[in-house]
Amino acid sequence: MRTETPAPIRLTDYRPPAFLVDEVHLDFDLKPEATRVKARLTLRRNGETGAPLRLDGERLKTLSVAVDGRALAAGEFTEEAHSLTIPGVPDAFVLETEVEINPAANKALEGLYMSGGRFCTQCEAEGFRTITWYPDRPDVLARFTVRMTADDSWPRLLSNGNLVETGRGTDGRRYAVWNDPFPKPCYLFALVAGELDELADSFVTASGRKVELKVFVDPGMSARAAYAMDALKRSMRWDEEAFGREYDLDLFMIVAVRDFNFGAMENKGLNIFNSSLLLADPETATDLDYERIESVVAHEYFHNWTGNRITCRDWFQLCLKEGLTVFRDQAFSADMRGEAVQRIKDVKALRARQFAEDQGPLAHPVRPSSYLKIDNFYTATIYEKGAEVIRMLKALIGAQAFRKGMDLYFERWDGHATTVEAFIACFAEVSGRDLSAFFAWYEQAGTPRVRLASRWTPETGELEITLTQRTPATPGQADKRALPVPVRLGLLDAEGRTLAFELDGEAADETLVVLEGEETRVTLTGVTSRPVVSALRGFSAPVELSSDARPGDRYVQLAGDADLFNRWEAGQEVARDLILARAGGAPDEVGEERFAEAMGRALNDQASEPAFKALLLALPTESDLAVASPPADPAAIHAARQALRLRLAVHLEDTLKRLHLGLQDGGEFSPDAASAGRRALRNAALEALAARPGAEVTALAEGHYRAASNMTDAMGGLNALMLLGGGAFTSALEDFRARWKDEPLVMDKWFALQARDPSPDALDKVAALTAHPDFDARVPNRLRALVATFASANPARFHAEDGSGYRFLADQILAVDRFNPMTAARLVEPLGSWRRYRPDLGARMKAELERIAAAPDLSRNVVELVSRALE
Ligand code: 0A1
Ligand code: ZN
Repeated sequence: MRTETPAPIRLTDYRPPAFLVDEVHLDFDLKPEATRVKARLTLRRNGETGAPLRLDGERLKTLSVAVDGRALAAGEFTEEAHSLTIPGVPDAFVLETEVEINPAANKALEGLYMSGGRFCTQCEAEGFRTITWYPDRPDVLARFTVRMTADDSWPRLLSNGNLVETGRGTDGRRYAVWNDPFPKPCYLFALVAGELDELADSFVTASGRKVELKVFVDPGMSARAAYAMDALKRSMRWDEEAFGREYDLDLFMIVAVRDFNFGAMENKGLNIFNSSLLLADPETATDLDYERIESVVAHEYFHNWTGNRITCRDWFQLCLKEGLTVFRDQAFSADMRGEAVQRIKDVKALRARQFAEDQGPLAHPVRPSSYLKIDNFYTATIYEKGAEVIRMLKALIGAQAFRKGMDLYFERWDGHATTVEAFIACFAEVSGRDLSAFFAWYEQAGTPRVRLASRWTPETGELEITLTQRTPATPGQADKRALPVPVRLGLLDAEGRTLAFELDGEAADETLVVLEGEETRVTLTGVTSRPVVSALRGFSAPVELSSDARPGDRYVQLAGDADLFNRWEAGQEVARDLILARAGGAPDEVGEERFAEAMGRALNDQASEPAFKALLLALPTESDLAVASPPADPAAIHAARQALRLRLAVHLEDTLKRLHLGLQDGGEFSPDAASAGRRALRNAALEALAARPGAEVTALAEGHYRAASNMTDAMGGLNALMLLGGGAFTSALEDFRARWKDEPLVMDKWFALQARDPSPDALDKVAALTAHPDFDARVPNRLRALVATFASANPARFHAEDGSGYRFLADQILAVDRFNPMTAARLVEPLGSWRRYRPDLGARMKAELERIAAAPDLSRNVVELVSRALE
């Protein structure tokens, strides 16, 4: 490999900061190509005397440095590529620096950059150091005052906290001064300047304070911010009710920007959002967009307490804010949209992303112990598994103790930067439990494999359940400990009805068994008929469960499990086994018919909601199936899944057509969960019918597309036409583009749909689309829509036998790494899993990783991921 692997940063190397900052005054003279930043820091020594002051900085043109008002000569400080060191400073002093930066040239979208002609910032994790010299670490909390000056092209001047003053300077340019009274780490600093429309509203907190709410968007777009505003108000109320947390400033602002590497950012009082997660109206946004907007608005808002008021001591503690905040946004979404459906969606995402991560070269614990580039650690493990760990904690100690522990955490750590240990200690304290074994969930990577065996004795009515566990080795962690695993379980009789039992003399319908150590055994009594065990209800732990259930048991669960998660899970497992059997050359035709029968009954069940049925009808994705069958053969999986889809289309034709016709929505569009659920089922029925091409279904899909009065249905129609292929699809695509060519967010959907097209010439088309006038790799949304969607959601074509899909992705990574390392690095994952594929494919994937590794001048971001994938 040409690029030397840089030395990692380790958790054990943590040392408290040598200097603290009490006050920061920033003065921005905003010009796209040459912004001047003056910084005045009030610093104070923290510990050991005599240490020099060392500040972080990158790509800064230093103009001056002064200590206590005295300008330093060149020899009095040392400037290196990433640091500025000043020896012999007093114990308390004021440092003034002035630098020049070039936001217009910043295509990495980190620090201060331009998006759509506006200035905006992204400082998490280490972007602040590209704005000014500073101790850029989360445990330095300071009060910020920000002044900015700009020409009239940038009329709105926004930063964190409260607006103190606005006006025009002697030169006639506008200025604004903002002050944030809450000490914060610099990663929460934000600045936005430009022409923006605002949608304004207000919220009265539980204690009666009025908070101004403002959402800023591109001129003319404020109507599209209405749903985000509504979601914000519901989030604010929910956090008061569920966690007793009130908002603290008098103003809360959100800004939407088009160019953004991630989803959104929780800057204090001034959240910045990727516009794809903020703007919505029925014509341009799908129900999935609405759902994600609701959850991300909540997520960023909830960070105000979990992340901002209480922040992380160092970046190893990232899950302290992210896992906890995902846990909170998932609970919010469950309250808004229904618990079971939300849980199924969350678990699907967890398995698709986090379980896959655990099986690959990048497997890492929820709290990692080393990294090269922290940007690479905004992972499903930190976020989603981090949330699962908290969910288990709540299950183990109970809802009441959990809430008490949270209260204690907020009380004890408000205004501080802290650790995961300190967080868990709060729950140990209030519950009186020893949580030291539980802590291993944070330190150990990998998905535990849990096995359940049961033995029922008809004569005594006893059911003995034995749970065992084993966690496979992950890179760098060969030996695994046993973890406490909460397993919620209940019993069903042969008809799928709940079967009551007794545990320790108490009657119960359901219980929580905690698997501790390698093996745990419990005996349920009073079990009067042969039971079907419904285990890991609600997916009570992030593990892979296998059991000695008989083949028919899953059908019993699919028909009637009182736990809807397990009812859905049973269907998925049957489908998975059938597809993998066929992919392995041993199709079970009888089983497939039986499954189609059972699916038909479930779809006709009047008692269950449409949203649930839509989830039931969706077969496991090709990626899920690949994870479940290493070494995976994507072509065989694709063909076998198609075969099962075809069988369902034939067998369920009448039911599917009836659903499609019956769920037609005549009235006003509403984004609420029940209406979205009906649309989801109707579109799922159409997709299922599209498994059997023919003139009739093509006409149905065309009619669906043309009659659509909202984007969910338009995309549903287009998706079915894409699966059917042919001229109808081509003309619908044309029609769609003609209609939406001036709407970037909608055009992202147009690109993404074509990237998912499984037809044989898809890669040629995708490659041709990179030269389309509407394609721009510098816009992360567009790049992800085309390239990331192709690599992650079109396995049949990405894994083309000749390696052309891999080559295409590697070329894109190399090109994007030149200007946006963070986004380039996020494209590496689909190649990184090469060990899980058929050896000949794996070898081709590996060869592309090696080609990337050999390229000159790679970013640290890409070096870290590629070299770990090749280790
Ligand atoms: N903290 C944000 C996610 C985020 C992380 C890094 C970013 O840029 C490098 C941007 C956003 C969240 O959890 O929403
Ligand atoms: Zn977050």
